[in-house]
Amino acid sequence: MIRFRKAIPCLAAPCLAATALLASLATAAQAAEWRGWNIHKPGYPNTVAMDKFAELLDQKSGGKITLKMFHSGTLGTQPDAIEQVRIGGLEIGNFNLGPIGPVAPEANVVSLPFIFRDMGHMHRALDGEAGDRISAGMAEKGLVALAWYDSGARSFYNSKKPIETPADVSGMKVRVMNNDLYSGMIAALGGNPSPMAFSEVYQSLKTGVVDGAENNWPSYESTGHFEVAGYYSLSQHLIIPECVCINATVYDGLSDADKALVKAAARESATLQRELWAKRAETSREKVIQAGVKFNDIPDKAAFQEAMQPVYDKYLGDNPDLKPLVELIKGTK
Ligand code: BDP
Repeated sequence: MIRFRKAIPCLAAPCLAATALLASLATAAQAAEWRGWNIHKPGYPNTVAMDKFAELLDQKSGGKITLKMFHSGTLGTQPDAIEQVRIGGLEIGNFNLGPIGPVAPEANVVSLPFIFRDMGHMHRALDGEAGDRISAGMAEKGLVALAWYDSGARSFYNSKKPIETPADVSGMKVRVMNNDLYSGMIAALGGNPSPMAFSEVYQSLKTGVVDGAENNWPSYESTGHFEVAGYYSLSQHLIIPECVCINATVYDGLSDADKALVKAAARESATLQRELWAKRAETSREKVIQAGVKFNDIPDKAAFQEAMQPVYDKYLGDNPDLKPLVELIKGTK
């Protein structure tokens, strides 16, 4: 028979000190050191806001949760980083919902061209039931959305000519983010879609590998794309939100109090991001126009919207169960 020794009470000073040391080591081992991915450069609204998120996490958790941010896409392309956060190679990412779409069909709903009428409509949809369904779809795929960031409206730009009607896109080679919906969108306008990593677009525009691309004012400006593609046409065909996302297993492993703290920090950073975004959208627009960009409005977008029917048909054909979500968003006032 095995006999256990009785536990000896720890009363002597050296023993107490050792116990305290062990306890502090255990806390250090529990202290989470997260790594975060962001594609944007220093000074960009998302970069500033993600740094704020890191600062708030540290502050609110009393140093128990720290986040080291890696900006400028130094940890790889966005599709790769999304995969890393899903499988736990990284804990945190600021992702555009565009490249999340191929992973989570619910999230892809925001990539249907013209689904949102304007930024206000997008905010109301995301803050309501539609946002809950999108989050649930993402969580099932390993990504918990802690907060939503703004990313404005994406419009076409190119090195050839102003785009006024769908016929102007016809025959153009246009870079898109990795998502079949965007390739379908360009094909529906008669153009040639070219899915490509964000970091490769400048050189591709410069050397003529592609004629154009599409993005919001701040990204058009911060990447220098305006220097090599000087026509910006206000199609505003996509209003895609972004998330501060965390690996689902890491999030599920937190106590309720820590979950609340992490969400609060992310939401506070989102308030800052949205303020900075609104300002940056203005200053970026002014900067590129001053630099000589030829900008045209497209007041009547009906022809572009009608041309998108095949994109909706394909999405709903592949995901018939998501029709109510599309209708929920369209019906959101
Ligand atoms: C920017 C998004 C970024 C995308 C980029 C792109 O903020 O996440 O990677 O567009 O076009 O607006 O790839």
